[in-house]
Amino acid sequence: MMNVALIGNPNTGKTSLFNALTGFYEYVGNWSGVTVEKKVGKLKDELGQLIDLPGIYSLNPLSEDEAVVSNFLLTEDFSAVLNIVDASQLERNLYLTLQVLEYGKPVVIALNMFDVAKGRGLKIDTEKLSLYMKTPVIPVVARKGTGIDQVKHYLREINAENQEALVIHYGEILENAIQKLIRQLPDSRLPKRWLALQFFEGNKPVWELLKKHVDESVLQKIFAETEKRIAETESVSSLDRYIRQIRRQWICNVLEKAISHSPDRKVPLS
Ligand code: GDP
Ligand code: MG
Ligand code: K
Repeated sequence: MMNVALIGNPNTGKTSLFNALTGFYEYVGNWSGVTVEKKVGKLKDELGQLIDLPGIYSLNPLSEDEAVVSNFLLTEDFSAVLNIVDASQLERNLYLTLQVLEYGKPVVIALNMFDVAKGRGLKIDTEKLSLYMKTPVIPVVARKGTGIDQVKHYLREINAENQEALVIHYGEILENAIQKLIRQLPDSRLPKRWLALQFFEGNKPVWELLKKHVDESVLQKIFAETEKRIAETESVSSLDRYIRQIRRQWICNVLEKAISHSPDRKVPLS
């Protein structure tokens, strides 16, 4: 039986998709230690469980809600991620998608609000998106139930063994620092490159975890040295900003290839 985590930005149709995929709430409660609602439902067709996580823009937690998702990825046993994305706000939404793809669990992307995107004159080549993201991308209108069968189809096809994390190159300085940190990390089921990237992004739950295995002064030294070198060579004041910049460039490149506008309508992507 699969445990699928539903992850996406706020107001992307998460509840609509959750309801379309599950018959009923098996469990409704709170995530431990916080007042954030936890909902678990049984996926139809005996596929397993769907876990509804709070809507967030980034894994790097600023709020209680965002920390829930990072803590989930660090501590819970799950088989796959169903990433819901607002097709009419791809540039913004794909930021979280990248962070999830870097984790390396199987991901199915539900491109929701496809009707809205179409209405705005956006032509989205989902096959191209799928090619760059290296994972299935399915047009969905959750409110109407369009695309739900295909989402279920791809969830059924998930093969945990064949999943590789998406690797974006972050430039020599950061790549060397990632390798340096990885060498300090003990083996566990958690993906080391993802841990390192989240560490350099300043993800607090990740810092807390790493502090249990690596001396805090060592962590702080690696972080400070890397940030200093990036500031010197890249004219970006923080590592967090630097990482954001690289991811945004990657997203823009992909969207340039996968999206076109109807000739009569010019609407910004985000
Ligand atoms: P959540 O905040 O992410 O849980 O999103 P909801 O499921 O509550 O949906 C937010 C709003 O978007 C609601 O009014 C839904 O009816 C609407 N909605 C959800 N999916 C779609 C869709 O695919 N197309 C359109 N046009 N509206 C949708
Ligand atoms: Mg909701
Ligand atoms: K919610």
